[in-house]
Amino acid sequence: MDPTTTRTLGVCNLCEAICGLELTIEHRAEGDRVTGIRGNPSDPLSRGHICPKGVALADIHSDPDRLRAPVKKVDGEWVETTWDDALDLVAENVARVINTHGKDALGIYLGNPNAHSLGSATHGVRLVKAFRTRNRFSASSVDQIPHQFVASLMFGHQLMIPITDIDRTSYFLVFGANPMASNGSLMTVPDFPNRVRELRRRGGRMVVFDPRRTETAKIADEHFFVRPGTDAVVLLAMLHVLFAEGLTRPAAYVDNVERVRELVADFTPECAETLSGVAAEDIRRITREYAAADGAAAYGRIGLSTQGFGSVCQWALNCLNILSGNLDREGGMLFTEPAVDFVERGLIGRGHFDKYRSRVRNAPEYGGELPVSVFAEEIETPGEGQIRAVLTIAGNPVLSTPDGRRLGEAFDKLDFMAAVDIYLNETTRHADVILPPTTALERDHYDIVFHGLAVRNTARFTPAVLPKPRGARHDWEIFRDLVLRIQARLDRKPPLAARLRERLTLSLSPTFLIGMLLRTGGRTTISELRKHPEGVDLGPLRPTLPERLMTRDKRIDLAPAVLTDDLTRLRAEMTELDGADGLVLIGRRHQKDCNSWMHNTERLTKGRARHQLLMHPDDLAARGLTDGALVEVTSRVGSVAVEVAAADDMMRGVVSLPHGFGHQVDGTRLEHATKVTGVSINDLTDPERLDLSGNAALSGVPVTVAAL
Ligand SMILES: Nc1nc2c(c(=O)[nH]1)N[C@H]1C(S)=C(S)[C@@H](COP(=O)(O)OP(=O)(O)OC[C@H]3O[C@@H](n4cnc5c(=O)[nH]c(N)nc54)[C@H](O)[C@@H]3O)O[C@H]1N2
Ligand SMILES: Nc1nc2c(c(=O)[nH]1)N[C@H]1C(S)=C(S)[C@@H](COP(=O)(O)OP(=O)(O)OC[C@H]3O[C@@H](n4cnc5c(=O)[nH]c(N)nc54)[C@H](O)[C@@H]3O)O[C@H]1N2
Ligand code: SF4
Ligand SMILES: [Mo]
Repeated sequence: MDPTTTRTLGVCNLCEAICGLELTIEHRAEGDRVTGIRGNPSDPLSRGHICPKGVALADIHSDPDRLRAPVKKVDGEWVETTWDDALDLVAENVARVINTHGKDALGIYLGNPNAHSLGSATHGVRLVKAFRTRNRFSASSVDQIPHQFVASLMFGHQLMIPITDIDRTSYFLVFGANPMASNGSLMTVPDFPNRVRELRRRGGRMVVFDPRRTETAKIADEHFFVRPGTDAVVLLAMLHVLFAEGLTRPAAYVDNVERVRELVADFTPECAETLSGVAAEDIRRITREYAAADGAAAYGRIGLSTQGFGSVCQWALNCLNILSGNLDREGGMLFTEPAVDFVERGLIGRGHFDKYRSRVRNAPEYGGELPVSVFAEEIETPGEGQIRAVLTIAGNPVLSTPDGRRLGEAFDKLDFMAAVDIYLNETTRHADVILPPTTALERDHYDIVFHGLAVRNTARFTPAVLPKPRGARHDWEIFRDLVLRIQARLDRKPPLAARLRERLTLSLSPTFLIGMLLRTGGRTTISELRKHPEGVDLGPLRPTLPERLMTRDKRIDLAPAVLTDDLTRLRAEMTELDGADGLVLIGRRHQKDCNSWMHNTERLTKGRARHQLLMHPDDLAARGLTDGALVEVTSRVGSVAVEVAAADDMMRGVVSLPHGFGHQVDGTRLEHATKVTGVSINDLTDPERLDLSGNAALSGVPVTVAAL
């Protein structure tokens, strides 16, 4: 190896698979450059896995379009400025808005990459808490709130989410997830393709329910098309079959089993067939096979949680695992025991629902957050509590939340907006100031969140791979400075003692804090992890119940009334749906996409276009359309013009657009991204469509498609 080249271990933080990496770094006078990235075979969790995005991590670091210094808008033009100036500008304006209009006048939105940054976990959370605004939003309410809501009601903590024991299961039932593209979610499962191969080699089966024959469906033993938004009736029918055929064997710590039997009595497989398109006989057979398997896991993700009955679906899925005896069983669904146990240690609250409601629409909060679907109306509607200033942190809600176009327009009506982000994009272009932190390769990392959701207990600490450039700031330093500078300018400051305490805690680095958490956790230490940068193995998942339950009585209530009451709404809506024949829209992910933000790397965007509306050939023919035609897709909320592609992988009556497309930044920045064609699916999704939990129902949006 060239003496100016070194090898070092790193980590990918682009998705929940948290793959370990091996990087080749060239040291040159003008700075270090990553010249190669491979999977790290000695990582006990990811075992050498890497996907195309992992390789593209290097492109984020070298991207000339990425922001490296703060910028502010002066007379409509972006100009670079100093950190002191930018931070003061944000502090003055945010403090002014709070002083004049009250704490709720500040709206905060946290995007997905926060979950992938140690500094956000340790310091971002404190920033959000410091301002006590009720107008807190995040990507969670276009994603996994139903999982959290149901977990808090059944297991006593919002992050007690059962994880598939994929390495030992013999029956893997998948609803509304495509881990072959997404690499898994609320299930950290790097190397999914090989784990499925192993599952099938030991005689296990994978069965997928999805309105599209996805990459995952294609490698499954069986795939069933299910009409979007109707999974709840399929799952309730499966529960019906478990009871009807005497297949239930709940643990002794489960209450209200009989109540569930009564509730599902009229959800027969025949009724589910009419609504969902899945044959009654298939529902019966799959339920029997699942119940008979020696360790089975029923798992459902985004396609299941982002629909009108997302919470009912997640509840029914838990009931299925519990009643069949597969919760807390090897090869079934298990709870993790991470080295930093955020559940047991109370680092994150248990979760609460409907403690207060949004001002305009009266929508309930979950866990201290309002549904992001109410964000725009809270900015647009005058009155006490109106949002006047917004801070977005690592998020692009203009592309990622329902009716994003309207949200972008609302941002322009604000008194002030700031963004902590590394790019000028569809959201941050509405800001007055953008504060860009260092990127993943430049900061120390420990996956507090994802070790706790992983299919195996492991721990890994990764020191920064590249030096912090001179003058750059880590995200946690930005959060620290914002809290201190804003608080100093508030009319109603917290008491001096509290502020001093805050200053002290905020000055401790994330690495120091993680070291303390590891030490008090007792399973490993940071010095052990520094000696083993590939990660340490803490063993497979194990049965832990009922001790690990966070419910006060260490029992599981199988029928929490808040959830079961929603069956009334389900019955009413399903009656309406009966016989409906219009088109409905769903989303999709591609292996080379990363929500809305990795489109500025050529490596991930060259090759075949993947922005098209996918539609079954019969549906095309019925409208006199041909493959490749330009069509207008219209929903209640708006219209977009996009090319259509014939795809017999689609269920009839269902069309699909990828999410995270529709880039619209002009000017010199984001050169590549603006060349990526396509439209934003969220210019069609509807903020009025919500699950009980407040989560957006992004899936199954009624649309029409016509030639343009
Ligand atoms: N219709 C539809 N909509 C969806 C979905 C869907 O399936 N269908 N999926 C939903 C889901 S699951 C999610 S998680 C959301 C995602 O929604 P968001 O989190 O709002 O969007 P992202 O595209 O992840 O945007 C990430 C932002 O963070 C910035 N960024 C990247 N790295 C860093 C960093 O290290 N620090 C900082 N400060 N910024 C950084 C990027 O430039 C970008 O602006 O979208 C949701 N929206
Ligand atoms: N390559 C890539 N990987 C990613 C991301 C990315 O953008 N790109 N994003 C990351 C994020 S933030 C998340 S949250 C995860 C999400 O991880 P997954 O949940 O695996 O994400 P998707 O690939 O969107 O899979 C959702 C599936 O649900 C199906 N579906 C839609 N509506 C319904 C329905 O009503 N019923 C049923 N049964 N199925 C339905 C869709 O066809 C799709 O196949 O992925 C993560 N990983
Ligand atoms: S699967 Fe790909 S994007 Fe996800 S962590 Fe691994 S390398 Fe990164
Ligand atoms: Mo997500």
